[in-house]
Amino acid sequence: MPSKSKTPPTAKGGLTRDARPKKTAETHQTVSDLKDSLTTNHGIPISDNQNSEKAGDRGPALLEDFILREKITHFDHERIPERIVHARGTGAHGYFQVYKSLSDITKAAFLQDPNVKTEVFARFSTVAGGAGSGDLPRDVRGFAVKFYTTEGNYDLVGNNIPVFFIQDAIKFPDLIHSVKMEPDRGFPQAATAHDNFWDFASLTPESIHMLLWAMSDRAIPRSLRMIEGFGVHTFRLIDAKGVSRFVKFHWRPKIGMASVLWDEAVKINGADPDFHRYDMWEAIETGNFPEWELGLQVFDQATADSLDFDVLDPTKIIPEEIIPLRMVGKMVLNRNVDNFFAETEQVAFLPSNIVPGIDFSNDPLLQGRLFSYQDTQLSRLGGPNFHQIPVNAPRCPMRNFQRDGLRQMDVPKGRVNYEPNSHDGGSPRENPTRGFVSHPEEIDAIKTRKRADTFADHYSQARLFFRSMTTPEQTHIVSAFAFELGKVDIKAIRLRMLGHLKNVDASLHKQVADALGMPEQADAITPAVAPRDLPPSPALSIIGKAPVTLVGRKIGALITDGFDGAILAALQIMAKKEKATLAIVAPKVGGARDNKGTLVEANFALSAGSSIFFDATVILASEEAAESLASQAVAVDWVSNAFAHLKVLGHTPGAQALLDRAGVKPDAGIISLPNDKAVSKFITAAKKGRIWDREPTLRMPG
Ligand code: HDE
Repeated sequence: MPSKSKTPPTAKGGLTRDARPKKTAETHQTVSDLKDSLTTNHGIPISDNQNSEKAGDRGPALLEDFILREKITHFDHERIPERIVHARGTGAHGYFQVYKSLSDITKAAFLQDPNVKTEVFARFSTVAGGAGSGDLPRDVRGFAVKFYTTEGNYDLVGNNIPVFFIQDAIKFPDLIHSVKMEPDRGFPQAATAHDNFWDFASLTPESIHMLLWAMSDRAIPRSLRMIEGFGVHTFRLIDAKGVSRFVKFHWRPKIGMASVLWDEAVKINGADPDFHRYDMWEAIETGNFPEWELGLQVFDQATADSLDFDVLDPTKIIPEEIIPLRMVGKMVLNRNVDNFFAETEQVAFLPSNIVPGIDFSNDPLLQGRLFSYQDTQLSRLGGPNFHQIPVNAPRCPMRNFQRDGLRQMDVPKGRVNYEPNSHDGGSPRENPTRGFVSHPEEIDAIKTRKRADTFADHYSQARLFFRSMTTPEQTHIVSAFAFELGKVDIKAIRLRMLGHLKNVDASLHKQVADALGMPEQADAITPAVAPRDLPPSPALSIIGKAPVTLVGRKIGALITDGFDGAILAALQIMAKKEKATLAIVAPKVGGARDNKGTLVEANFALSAGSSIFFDATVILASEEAAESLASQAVAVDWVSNAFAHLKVLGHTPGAQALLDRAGVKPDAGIISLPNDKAVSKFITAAKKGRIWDREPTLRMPG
């Protein structure tokens, strides 16, 4: 027994033990009922969650403290390997519903009855960056949907771009290695703008069509609610008679597509790396449910044979002008996840998850994917039972004789774990009528590693894409190439890429070469198949088919003390009518008082509510306040960014000093708001989106 000392030992800071407070400073939130108790993972009630068990209050921690050890051990293992690609994503629940039965083309159960809502889980992602990267790099967006159908889970694991970089799965590890951080230096994060990527791309001519898309505005979407989605590969639909037709899947956002400008993307990524994630979350929380229509391009073998490219080649589109879309149903996302890790992180999409009525094609990229996704889950989710995780589990009955394995959560009953069997009448059995049967495609071929000759035309559709863009969109593509190649140190890579661009389109090459300060330079690259001029496809342009709308858009209103309250009230009413959101920004988050002295609280302080977050902007400022804001860089930036990002800008006449300081020049998007009657003029202009005519006055390509 240690001897009791007579004088209490001195604690750090000079306090003796007896002199220290009797009550400790930490918060204890307690209950007395056992059912409300905090417990260990094994159900043992915990008395104190603030202090570990020690030998004396200042002594060493005890090994026997199982409560501490269990808690820390669990924490130490909280992370699982992030996805090797598409690591950063955001997910939501919802439903899918067909408009009318698709029994004429498929027997898939979930596509038969317009009264049935099939539960879905959708996850949207960037590709290259890690899980903690920003939402707005220039990148492809993943668009993956799991349909929990009555005949099993169907996963449509697509992207927001309808083509891909490579034609054969064997190239995927090379592609991804080249785009990810360079291995010696560990950067750049979430960026294609580096030597390795462009080295690989320039040595991979099949990537050129996809590169055009990746350098376009599609790769910097305004919102995940405003992206299109594509199954990319050609699939098959099988009807009840066993007839097979080819199909391409398309998702079309109900509120239209929209993108940000590159300068905006860069700024948003810094100011709010969760911009897309928050936007989706907020829309669902406020009942503005994101919605997409599913469109199908259905065609038979004869049509496939008549096309001037191979429908098995994932670097090609079928222009809508050739095979129009049949809009067959809608997906509505109406519920945010309860827990990000359990659902969005643990969801496992498998392109191999198909249901009777849908089948694969021989696209060699798709064929590789059918292996890869199942395989990756084994290391990500720790074993073969990941289908039991709630977000992955089918909602229909699931019975087989697969047993045991790491993380087995089920307790299968009975003596029989094999089949055929004879002494368990309740065993699940084969189902020749309803069970999945592959399309009996006849194949008589020689084993080979040859790429089909029909895959060899790499430039014609890249040219088609570029020529289908509006002028601003073409300029953005030029600028994106100039930015990305401008970050490439090795000149030989730049020259090789310029050679490919020259094969795509002479003016594209000229503009990029000029913007790089390498006029007329390019390697001579001989195409395997000479590029052809194809008719443009207007359906590929974002600007060309942008809807005139404010639905789902956000208006930012900067208010100052003394602002005209009637204008704000009118704005609030009209924004609501247009199904837009109105965010109020004030110099301080506490808000500002209007001209009648009423305090209006702000959603953001000026420093946190940059105009980059909004689709259209308004300044309601008194003359005095505007004079004072004109000397504040944050306020001047707010206005100059709105102007430079081509936004419609409504303003009270009093705001003029601020506008002048920010270099705002009058044009169709600068709307004076002398009173509340003028608000409708602002709304009409804002519905049209950005002021594209302003752009050439502000920035040169490059
Ligand atoms: Fe993926 N891809 N991919 N991919 N992919 C993954 O699977 C892969 C491809 C796509 O939100 C991984 O679960 C190979 C095309 C999406 O969880 C992995 C090939 C398209 C997602 C994988 C491709 C996609 C992934 C990583 C070439 C558009 C995110 C984690 C043969 C049609 C799904 C995982 C989610 C994820 C492999 C090409 C879309 C490693 C081998 C083409 C949307 O299995």
